[in-house]
Amino acid sequence: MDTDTYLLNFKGFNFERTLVDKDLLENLEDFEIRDDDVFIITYPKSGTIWTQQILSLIYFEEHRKQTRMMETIDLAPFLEYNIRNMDFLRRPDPRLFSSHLPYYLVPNGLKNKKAKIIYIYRNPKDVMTSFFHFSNWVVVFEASKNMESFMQQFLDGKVVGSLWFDHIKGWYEHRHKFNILFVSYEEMKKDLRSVVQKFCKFLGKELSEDDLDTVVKQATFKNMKADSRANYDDIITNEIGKRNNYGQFLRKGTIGDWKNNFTVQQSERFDIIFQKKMKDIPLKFIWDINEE
Ligand code: PPS
Repeated sequence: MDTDTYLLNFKGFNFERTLVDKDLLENLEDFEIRDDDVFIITYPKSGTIWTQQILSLIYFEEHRKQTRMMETIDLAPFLEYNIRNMDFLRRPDPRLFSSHLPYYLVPNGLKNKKAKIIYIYRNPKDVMTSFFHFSNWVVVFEASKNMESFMQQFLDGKVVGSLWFDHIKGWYEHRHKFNILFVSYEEMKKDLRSVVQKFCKFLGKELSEDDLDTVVKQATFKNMKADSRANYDDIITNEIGKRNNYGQFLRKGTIGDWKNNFTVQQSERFDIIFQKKMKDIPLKFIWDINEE
């Protein structure tokens, strides 16, 4: 099968073909936004399901106390992907959403600073590593023979989410139109408590110290892996489908796994492209767990 079998290109952006509904995409720009809506926006493999868990824990007491067993995909569903049938209009406020959309395809109502957006970004060598393993695991993504061929695909933007550079640059350069907070996966990894506090401040939510501790505890990699509400095991089995039993949504959850997957030459090639494309973007990137 070729790339087009897996990807649906809509207005220049690649979607996963089987999980998306073209009619819904056609109508996205008119989707009505409410003031209280909160969007988690990411390029794939940058920390989406982690942030779904964190916001679900911040917003829903039943989730924090584990008295309601709703999955995070239902608490912060994807706007553009039909993974679960969500009746968005009937959901009570505040509504949480997740999305991989580029800035130019989001509902018009989000512009002019209506609602809130948390944009999570991750160093793209780790994004690419995570994406490579994920694509080889799930049936709805195109598998690659090796890292070299995946790297070519990734750098050509022939993947779900299109070109990583376009996604982050588009969002960053148009940030003034949106009420948006940029946070990196690596900041979350290094100091989750501070990031949860930063989220709460941005969202206007107040948590007690005990609740803050609970959020941080339940959002660790180890605890999320064991939490059926947050580990996506059910979604893989019932909605997405896997090729083998070797993968996991929560695969490694580290900073710097690219070093185990890139050759020196691939890394240097990537660095040259990164420096050229990102020279005007002052966002901080962390490539190594020991970096300050
Ligand atoms: S997706 O498919 O786009 O929704 O994937 P996404 O959730 O954006 O990214 C998956 C990667 O996030 C890691 N992850 C975590 N890392 C650290 N701590 C926690 N709690 C956590 N939850 C998810 C997950 O392991 C994937 O990264 P890799 O490098 O593949 O392990």
